[in-house]
Amino acid sequence: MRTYQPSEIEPKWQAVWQERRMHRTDEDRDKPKFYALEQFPYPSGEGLHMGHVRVYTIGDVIARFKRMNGYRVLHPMGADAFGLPAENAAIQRGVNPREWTLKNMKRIREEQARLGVSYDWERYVGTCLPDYYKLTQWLFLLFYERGLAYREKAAVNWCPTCNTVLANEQVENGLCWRCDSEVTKKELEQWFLRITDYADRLLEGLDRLPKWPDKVKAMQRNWIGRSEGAHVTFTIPELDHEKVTVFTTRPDTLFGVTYLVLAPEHPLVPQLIRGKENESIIADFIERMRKESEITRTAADAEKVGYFTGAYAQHPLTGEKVPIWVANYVLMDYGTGAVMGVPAHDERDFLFARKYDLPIRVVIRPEEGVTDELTEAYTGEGKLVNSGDFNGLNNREAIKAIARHLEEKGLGGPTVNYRLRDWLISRQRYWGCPIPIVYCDDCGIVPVPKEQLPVLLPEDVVFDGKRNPLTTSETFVHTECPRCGKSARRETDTMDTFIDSSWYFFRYTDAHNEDMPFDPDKVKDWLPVDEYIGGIEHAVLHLLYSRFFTKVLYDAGLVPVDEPFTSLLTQGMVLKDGAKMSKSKGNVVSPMEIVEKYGADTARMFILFAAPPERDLEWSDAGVEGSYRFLNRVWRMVEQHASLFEQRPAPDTTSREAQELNRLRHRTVKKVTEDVNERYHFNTAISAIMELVNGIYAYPEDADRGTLADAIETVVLLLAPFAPHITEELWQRMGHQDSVHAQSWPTFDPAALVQNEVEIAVQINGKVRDKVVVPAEADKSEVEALVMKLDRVQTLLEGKTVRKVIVVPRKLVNIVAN
Ligand code: ANZ
Ligand code: ZN
Repeated sequence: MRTYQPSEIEPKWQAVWQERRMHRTDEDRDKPKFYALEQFPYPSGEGLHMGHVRVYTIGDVIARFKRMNGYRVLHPMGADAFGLPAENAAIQRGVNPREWTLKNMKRIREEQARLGVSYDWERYVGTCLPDYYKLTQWLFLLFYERGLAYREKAAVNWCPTCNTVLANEQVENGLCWRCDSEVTKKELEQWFLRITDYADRLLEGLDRLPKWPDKVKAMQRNWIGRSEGAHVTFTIPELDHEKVTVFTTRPDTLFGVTYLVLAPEHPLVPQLIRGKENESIIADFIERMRKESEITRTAADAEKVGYFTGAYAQHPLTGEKVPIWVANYVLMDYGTGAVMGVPAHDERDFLFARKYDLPIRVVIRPEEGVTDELTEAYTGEGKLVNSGDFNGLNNREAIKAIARHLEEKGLGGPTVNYRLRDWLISRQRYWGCPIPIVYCDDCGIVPVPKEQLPVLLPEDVVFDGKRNPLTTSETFVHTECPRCGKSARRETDTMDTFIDSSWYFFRYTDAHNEDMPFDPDKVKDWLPVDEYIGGIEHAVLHLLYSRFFTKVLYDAGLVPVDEPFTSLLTQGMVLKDGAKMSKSKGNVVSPMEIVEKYGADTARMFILFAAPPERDLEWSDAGVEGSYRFLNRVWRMVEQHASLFEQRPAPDTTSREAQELNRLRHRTVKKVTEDVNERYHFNTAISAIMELVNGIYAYPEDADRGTLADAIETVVLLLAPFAPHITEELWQRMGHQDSVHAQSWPTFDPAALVQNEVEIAVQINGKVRDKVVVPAEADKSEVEALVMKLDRVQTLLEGKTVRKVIVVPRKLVNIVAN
């Protein structure tokens, strides 16, 4: 008998699969399609970690399962290969980012292959390769043509460590998402994508994604932050009746306004303070605020600081004089950058008014309670008071009534505000996709014509960590204007790498197209992605950006869907000793070491068995050993009975044992099929297979061999998506020429599931005294009659009176007697 040696059979089968091009995408259009996608990795220098192994394994089980169920499956892989670490490696080690990245890409690809994942490598996509980024540039130009890419000077998030700007989505609690440095603000001319044009559609689309986790949808909704309210226009008499508009969600409180607050950066502030007492103090304050991030400024515990500008506005409805202040808690890039202060009904305004001794005027009163002497803001519902013609109205109605009234009078009106900002995509770094734009003194901003793409990354650059390396390349910066031919200057910003990953899932459908990002017909054939597997950390980054890209391409008529991912599976973390595996915690288990020691099949089995996909998974050496033992058990099971498959006997299920094993086999097929399909409960599916294996080991030597052979074969087929190598080897051992992965998924016969007989326990006064086999469908009285006739029962009951007989169908009978 041969022993199980994964280190031999796994590389062997991987080579065979590769040679037979087994995982090439099936193009048979008679079959239903299934697009299974795992987020592609960033090719860091460390190779794969367990989190990767988990994602790929989950995706691979789904892909293999679907293939065996008659689908043509697209299951591709690539590398998200632009980005800062490559450039930092270049600075630290003096290696070229390209070489560093290509080397890592190769390594990651080898490790992925070593896991036995069934990718169609012929569709491999690397975002840093010129044939790919040429088309990223093509798409940028499409956005530009459609008015969705624009350049603007703005106060942007700046990471002083990474030496580059960040999108809002890349600032987490005021810190850089990559390096955790405190983010500051900087004024720069930058490129933006107009994602805010799509805010409503990005919200609406979420309602059509029932197979996305609620948590991710909630995060996106919150990020988009739609807020209904009103604009209210105040005038400033001393500035020649200049207008200042505020955004409020509470127009019902308009009569309670006792001051206005502008963001320090508000463009009217310099005019308002000119020649006033506080001019120089406020000027300093503005400078300080410009550099401080929003998070620091608006943190709940941050002290509210403000100054009176010395100027007044006029209330739109009462005509009253309202002092104008500037304060840190009002942000320039939310709403209009100006707020009406209603201290009686807004907590922040209340604190501010208390601190600076501004009047507090109640305009909403609940049915009872709350006098005019407030100790905190009253933010609840109620009736309007001190509000002119609106007195007595319920405040819910007043919100609408006052907004409408303002609109009629041309003083504002209902509006919707979003938290979402346009996507800042400029990065002052080398290792990214160059923005295909040229600046000409005569022609201004000139897009590079599509025929001239790609704008290649130059080689003659200096990496000193002090400036954008692209600015050091003479050959790159100096160019000709594509329009007039005069000498011109190339844009040196590169694109945020999240652009590269916003369209890669389309590229896989047509990975070698040189002229276009993809052929729309091919996208039409494969999209949407039926199952997308990846981490929740991308909830408001990649997953939002990809939806945005898809909607733009939909509007351009290039793709037939406006939502790219029908179903989203966010896998849990891999923990060790209760903490996330990470280098800094020193608790990392190296996937390749596990693969070397136990084989990829064991690693896959353990990961799938230890927890359902969405849950966190606790690494356990004992668990890995357990999976390894199980595979050995399966191996021995086939080895022991290998001769059965030389001349396969026809099954005969007349005996009770054969009937039982047959029933167990059908039940297992049903259970595994249901668990894997849609629900992805791989752990319980594997448990069911284990039970079938136990049933096979317990099967008597002299019972029917044909039934046994069927059961063994079923184990191998059911296990194939989970442990692809061992099953392939055993399948061959069972005498087959073709691949186990090309077989149809086993089916079950509902009739065979019906249990004809069951064994039940017989208790007397709660103690088990005997066991008996009864017809499964027997009713309570029939079971009772059978039990009472048993010799052992009759002996034990001698001289006693039966008081009660309790029958639990299919389980037990308890006789109460004394
Ligand atoms: C007056 C008022 C009275 C307000 C009241 C609230 C309660 P959301 O829901 O987040 O959209 N606000 C508007 N623009 C701001 C800015 N740039 N910086 C800081 N705060 C700003 O919040 C909208 C509310 O936040 C607005 O409604 C405004 O305060 C404030 F009893 O206006 B409210
Ligand atoms: Zn020109």
